[in-house]
Amino acid sequence: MDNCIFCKIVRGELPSKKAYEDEEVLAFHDIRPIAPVHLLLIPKAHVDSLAHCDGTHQAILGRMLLLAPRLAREHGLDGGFRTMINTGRDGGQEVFHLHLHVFGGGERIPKI
Ligand code: DGP
Repeated sequence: MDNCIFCKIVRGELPSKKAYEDEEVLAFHDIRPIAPVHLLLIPKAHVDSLAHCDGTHQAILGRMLLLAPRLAREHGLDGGFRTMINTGRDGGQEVFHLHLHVFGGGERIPKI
């Protein structure tokens, strides 16, 4: 996806503060953090959103979810963290490359 900013980050064409990388997943710090720790976990292979996932994405979705507590722990979020996936325009999604927000630290996040 030529114009996708997260694909550009994957390709190294845009800078990011990386937190984790393997052959299929990349994690980096959100440029507009809403908490002291705010990571974005993405599949390297482009998919627009959670609503565009199908059975072929089952493994990558599992990898991303399982990576979340590990990265949270590594970033000192011992008391817990929140995960969030905004999906579609009405779901508040701004960047149309699937991403899992993992954030926390500082004050306890208000309950929703
Ligand atoms: P969402 O609203 O769920 O689509 O979240 C998109 C997030 O991506 C938002 O919190 C800001 C972040 N973001 C947008 N552009 C960049 C960028 O170029 N670099 C980084 N690190 N984060 C970005």
